[in-house]
Amino acid sequence: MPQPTMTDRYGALAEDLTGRGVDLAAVEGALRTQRVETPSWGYGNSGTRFKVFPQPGVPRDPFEKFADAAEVHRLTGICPSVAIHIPWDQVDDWGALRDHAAALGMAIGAVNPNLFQDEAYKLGSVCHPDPAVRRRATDHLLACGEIAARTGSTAISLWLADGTNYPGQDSFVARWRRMEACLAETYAAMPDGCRLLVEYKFYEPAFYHTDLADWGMALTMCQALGERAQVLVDLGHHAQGVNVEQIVALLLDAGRLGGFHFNARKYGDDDLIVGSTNPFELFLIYAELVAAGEAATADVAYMIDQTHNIEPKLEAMTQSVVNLQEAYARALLVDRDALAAAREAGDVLAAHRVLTDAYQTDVRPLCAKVRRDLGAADDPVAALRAGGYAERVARERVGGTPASWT
Ligand code: PSV
Ligand code: MN
Repeated sequence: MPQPTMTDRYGALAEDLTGRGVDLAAVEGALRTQRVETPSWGYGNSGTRFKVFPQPGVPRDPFEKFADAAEVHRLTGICPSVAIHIPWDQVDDWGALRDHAAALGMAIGAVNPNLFQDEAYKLGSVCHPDPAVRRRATDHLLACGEIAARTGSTAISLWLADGTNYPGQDSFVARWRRMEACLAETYAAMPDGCRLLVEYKFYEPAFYHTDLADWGMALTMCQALGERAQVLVDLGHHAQGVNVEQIVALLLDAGRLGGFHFNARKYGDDDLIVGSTNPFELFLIYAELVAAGEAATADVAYMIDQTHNIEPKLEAMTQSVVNLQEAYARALLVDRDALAAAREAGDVLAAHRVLTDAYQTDVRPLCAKVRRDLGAADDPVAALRAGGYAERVARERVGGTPASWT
């Protein structure tokens, strides 16, 4: 028996969804406007603190990273921007990088300062007890604001490695006030239209306390800074069992959800492919985004923060984007009227089943159709493999130093 094609499967799904009262045109329209930003550092070599396994064809500079990101965008249709990390992506001529990106149909996304790889930062950066170190850290943040202005970026995406390793090492409150002063200076100097995205993480590299350990601390800091400071939720930065979708819902309600760093977390901040270990959680996060509505989510930055250590990098990035497309598609299928009615009636399991009905829908033919409409690939990972891009760049990128976070 011949297998049904993806187009046949789309036809059957479209009929089923329309029968269930789904406005298919609206769902497809929303999926076409979905955006995901990929990280420049996800294209370079990476590893654990034990070993970096280099891969062939890895970009040697930010220009080649943008070329790889453009391939992911070509295949998926929804990734036209790349987050940069400074100084990893420092270039002499920002105009040249901006033009190169534009020629590829791409743009420069969030500017990520690096306040964790300098000898001076052993005791912290903006929380450091020495004012000279805080000055150095703040100057770097100000320089990142200038890069944002020159590249047309609209976000500075800040993560701090600041914390202490031993009780008594420093004062929580003194460190907090130092951070607030440095970030207030950064905030005041941000270019017009730029936002400060404040990322939290509950541990690592410090292990006794972390200065921005959770969403409550990040939100408190953002409220002290001003409206253009918003919280960034990295899915990997929570303890086991934390209800991330609840955090997302409450930050949206407070008007302070700045963006995401998508990845999956099984143990530490491990940067697994988003949706690979807990696709249901990813769906629930998107369900909260859909529930909050377009106005509440208009400025949310959807960014991947992953570095793939043992799997082929471009395939992993492409698969991640596909997982995000499928999570969003399922969330768009939640029957919101039925959910409201079940909640109103106090029908616990009926409400739950509204979610699981949407989650269990096989949305792959729908996403394939939307990608076709966007001029992208039906099956992006298969198309990447068939197209030979990875083999070509492996042949071409000979000599030079492959990008690496070490
Ligand atoms: C820290 O673990 C983090 O999530 C921050 O976003 C960094 O900028 C990024 O990873 C890359 O190391
Ligand atoms: Mn992150």
